[in-house]
Formats: sequence, structure tokens, C-alpha cells
Amino acid sequence: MTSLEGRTAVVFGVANKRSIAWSIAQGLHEAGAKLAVTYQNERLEREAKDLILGLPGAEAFMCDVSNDTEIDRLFGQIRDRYGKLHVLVHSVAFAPGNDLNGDFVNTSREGFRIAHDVSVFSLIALARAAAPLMQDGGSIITMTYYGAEKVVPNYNVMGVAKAALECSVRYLAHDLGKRKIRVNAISAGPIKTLAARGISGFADMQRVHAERAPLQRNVDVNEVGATGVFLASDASSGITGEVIYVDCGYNIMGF
Ligand code: NAD
Ligand code: 0WE
Repeated sequence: MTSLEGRTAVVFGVANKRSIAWSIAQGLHEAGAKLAVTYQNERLEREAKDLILGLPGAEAFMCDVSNDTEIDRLFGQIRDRYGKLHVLVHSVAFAPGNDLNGDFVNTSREGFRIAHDVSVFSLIALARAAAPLMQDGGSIITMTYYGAEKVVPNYNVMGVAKAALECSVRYLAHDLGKRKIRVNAISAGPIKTLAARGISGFADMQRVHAERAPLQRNVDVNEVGATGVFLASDASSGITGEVIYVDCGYNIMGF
């Protein structure tokens, strides 16, 4: 594995040990990166801090990405503590529960706004704040899902938000390319995380996914972590603006 020795990374979206962000954070740590890991709020603080501080050298910071003041404060802390930044991982999404159920046609104005603010605008805001610290160039990585492209019942407004996220990856890649900053998304198959808990029919989705995917199984969260390390490292130096599928091949099937 290409080394990330001497690189600094900030990871957004650790809620617990099942979080995709946590798997990526562990991979970056094992590859030698210096880590700043953020969690959303006080409610998640204890669980997140216990995990984060268990990684030697990693530091924990609170940051709600829907709040500009908190984003400014976080990047001030990163600048003071590390100076330069090389990698940013955005593994954050939220839509109100009502809008992830029933008919998409009933999406609320507020649900649409929140889903896009937390799950899409936050990537733009974090990229803008991180870019001045990425003086040696850098890699920005976000998480997406197939529901951005094809209809997945109940994914609803999150599908529309992921489509906007994938398109934002391309526009950000264009802007930031001249500063040697790459921007990519990982499209993961369904994984049982906190964000998947309570989604009705999730177990059925995983079963069908394993039946239809060429590899005939579900994806393991550590396979997503390893792809995050690849996209963070110089092994992916020619890749930007892309969506990389880590879904056991599910997306290639027509029938
Ligand atoms: P998760 O619940 O562990 O992670 C979601 C994170 O978003 C949590 O840490 C939560 O605290 C954070 N978050 C929500 N609102 C926030 C805010 N305002 N400020 C800061 N943080 C906020 O679940 P996960 O499955 O690891 O999700 C991570 C990413 O992966 C999401 O973008 C999700 O859409 C994407 N994804 C998940 C799956 C899956 O099946 N689990 C598949 C493809 C993509
Ligand atoms: O991106 C996601 C889920 C993101 C998510 C999850 C929640 C649950 C709790 C965003 N907001 C919320 N809001 C809550 O109140 N995934 C890719 C996982 C997922 O979620 C689905 C899926 C899949 C897959 C929802 C419906 C259908 C399929």
C-alpha cells in the first residue's frame, strides 16, 4: 500500500465503529497519515471520542457541517495544529426521516432543503475551507450511492441530493484541479451502518444486492476504507472528478 507518511487528513462523519468514515480513518491511519477526525455534536461525542482517541496520534474535533461558524472554527484549529492538509474525507448525509419513506412526490420543502444543505452544500463549504491548507495539492473524497442514478424506492430526496453531490464532485474537480487538488466520490453498495438502521426493507435490499451483484455478496465496509486510502494516496494521482463503485459490481447489471 502506498504510504501516506507525512500527510495530514481530516475525516468527517464518524458516528460509531460501523461508520464508513471510521473504516476510512483506520485505513488512512494504517497508511501513516496524521489524522484529525470530526464528529457532529455532543450527542455523539463520547462514542466517537472513545474510538478516535484509540488511534495513536489521532485528534478529535466537533463540527456540525450545517453551521458555517463551526466549519470556520474547525479549519482554524486544523491550521493552528497541523499547518498543512493533504486529505479530506466527507462521509456525511442526512434527510429528515419522513422524506425517506413513501412517495417522492410528497417530499417537503424543508426536507429537500435540509437534505441538500447537510449532504451536498457541506462538501462545497468544506472544500472551500480546506483548499487554502492544501498547499502541496490534495485529495477530497465523498460518499455516494446508486440511488443518485436509478430509482431506489424510499431513497427519495437523498437520491436527488446524491445526484447533486456527484455533479458537485465534477465542478469542484474542475475548479480545484489547477491547485493539484483531486475530488472523487465512492459509490458504496448497501452497508449496515447507523444511517441504514431503521430503513424499512434494508435487509431485503442487501439480500437482493447479494443475489444480483457479480461477486454474489454484499460489500464489506473495509473494502470502502481501502478504496478511500487509494483515492487519498498518490496511487490515484491521475483520477479526479470520478465516481468509483465499491458495490461488488451491482451497478453494471441490466438484468
Ligand atoms: P453513519 O450514520 O455512520 O454516518 C453518517 C454521518 O453523518 C454520521 O457520523 C453523522 O453524525 C453525520 N452527520 C449527519 N448530519 C451531520 C451534520 N449536520 N454535521 C456533521 N455530521 C453530520 O452512516 P454511513 O453509512 O457511514 O454514512 C456515511 C456516508 O456514506 C453518507 O454520505 C451515506 O450517504 C453514504 N453511503 C452509505 C451507504 C450505506 O449503505 N450505509 C451506501 C452508500 C453511501
Ligand atoms: O445514504 C444513505 C442513508 C443516508 C441517510 C439515512 C438516514 C436515516 C435516519 C440520510 N438521512 C437519514 N435520516 C434519518 O432520519 N444510504 C445509502 C443508506 C440507505 O438509506 C436508504 C437506502 C439505503 C441504501 C433509504 C431508503 C432506501 C434505501
